[in-house]
Amino acid sequence: MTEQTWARGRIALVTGATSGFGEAMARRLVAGGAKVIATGRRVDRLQALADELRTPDLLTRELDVRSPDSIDALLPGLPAGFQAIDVLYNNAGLALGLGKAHEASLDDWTTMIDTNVTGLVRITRAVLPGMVERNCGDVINLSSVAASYPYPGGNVYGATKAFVRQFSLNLRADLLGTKVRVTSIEPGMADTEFSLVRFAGDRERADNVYKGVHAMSADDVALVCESVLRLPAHINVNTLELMPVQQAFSPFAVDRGG
Ligand code: NDP
Ligand code: 8X3
Repeated sequence: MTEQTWARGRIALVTGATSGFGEAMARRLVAGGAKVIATGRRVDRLQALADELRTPDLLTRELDVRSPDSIDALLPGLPAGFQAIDVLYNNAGLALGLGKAHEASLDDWTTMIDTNVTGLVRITRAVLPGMVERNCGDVINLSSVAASYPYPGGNVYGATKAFVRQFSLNLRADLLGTKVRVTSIEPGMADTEFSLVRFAGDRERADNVYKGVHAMSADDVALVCESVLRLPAHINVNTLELMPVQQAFSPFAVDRGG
């Protein structure tokens, strides 16, 4: 397979394609020959991507994964050549705040749950029957290292990503006997708009997260996802955790205050 053809014949739905991992993956899929439905709320970003790539293989659609109506309207509104989705890149998501649980905003918590959990589940439920019917497909779910490693202020964000990980594994349990693959991708620190969103647009605070660190880029993560998709059809990567070399684990915190 050449670089231009690895994804030829595939139809991919990418959520959160206006930035970060989703945009990088949409670019890789188009470059690999797939037809791509790039979605997100910021339609100006989607238009900019379409204007830049200028290919009939890229279709853009406004999609808010927190809105059931938005999700319900998506699939029936697709043109014939884009309906048989066989790659679902379930990536739209966010962290909001880094406050302690007893001080955090309940609105932020529900927004994260609505987006990272309920939105992902709704999209999956909409797309999966077609994959099973056609007996082919890849679901790539964006979880996080935060699914497995708790950290202060990670409270609901980490819990949503633990859901994504476990949901992915449970999907595989249900899909045994089909050729539909499911992978939970679990990245650590990657320099995208993630921290800018987490810190409500505070650019300095967001930049400080990545200061002095060779963090992963959005395209690094997309490269790993492309590698998963390119594996022979009989291999399912259940979970895949990745970090920059300059990130690792800490000992347990201990309160020695008596
Ligand atoms: P970005 O903030 O750069 O991108 C997030 C994307 O999600 C945007 O395209 C945004 O689009 C979309 N999105 C957010 N809310 C909604 C919504 N309600 N409906 C539709 N789309 C939405 O962050 P990343 O690329 O870094 O994050 C992508 C995923 O990877 C997230 O799930 C994140 O939790 C996860 N992740 C990120 C890591 C990191 O360090 N960067 C590490 C591990 C996991 P728009 O606003 O236009 O709707
Ligand atoms: C994003 C990575 O460590 O900021 O999921 O939670 S982390």
